[in-house]
Amino acid sequence: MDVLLIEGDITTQRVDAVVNAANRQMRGGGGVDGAIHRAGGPAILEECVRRYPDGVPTGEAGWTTAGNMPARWVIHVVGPNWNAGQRDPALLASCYRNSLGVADELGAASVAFPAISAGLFGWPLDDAAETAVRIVRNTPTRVQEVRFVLFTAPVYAAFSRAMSDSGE
Ligand code: AR6
Repeated sequence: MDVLLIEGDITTQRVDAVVNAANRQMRGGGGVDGAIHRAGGPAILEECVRRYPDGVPTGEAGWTTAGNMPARWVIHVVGPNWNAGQRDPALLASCYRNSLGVADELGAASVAFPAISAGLFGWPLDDAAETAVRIVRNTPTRVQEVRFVLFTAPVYAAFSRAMSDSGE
């Protein structure tokens, strides 16, 4: 698997699937969730409501169309909310593992991830980056390319350090 780091906006990525850092309700929100729903258009929310009437538990993932974005699918995953006391590292690891599992079900060869839980949910940045890189590298999958698409320079820098520390 190729693992790439990009500083930029996940909504413009030409990949099979973009991962959304959603919440349990799966009805949109702020941060990257808001950006994905705006860029993809109302088809994403319609499909979230239809497929996930009760939302999705923390650590688990679902999927919808990517609507008007260049990607084919959005994989919606619910990160743990550090600020609300959800601090079990296994939950954040599950987000990456379960997203790759959904990507395999869909047959997605390329997947773009944001820094799950590292924004409004408040997960400490270096740990979020280290977990993301380690779990993606160690999860068996047919996905051939993972792009971490990092929105700001500090987040990009944290992922760069995590990649170096993991031997890249
Ligand atoms: N492309 C890539 N990354 C982005 C973009 C973008 N367009 N916009 C923001 N980010 P967050 P969370 C980065 O808060 O911490 C929402 O309200 C951002 O800079 O989006 O998992 C949901 O509905 C940060 O590094 O997700 C949930 O309620 C990273 O994406 C809650 O926030 C994640 O920040 C989820 O919080």
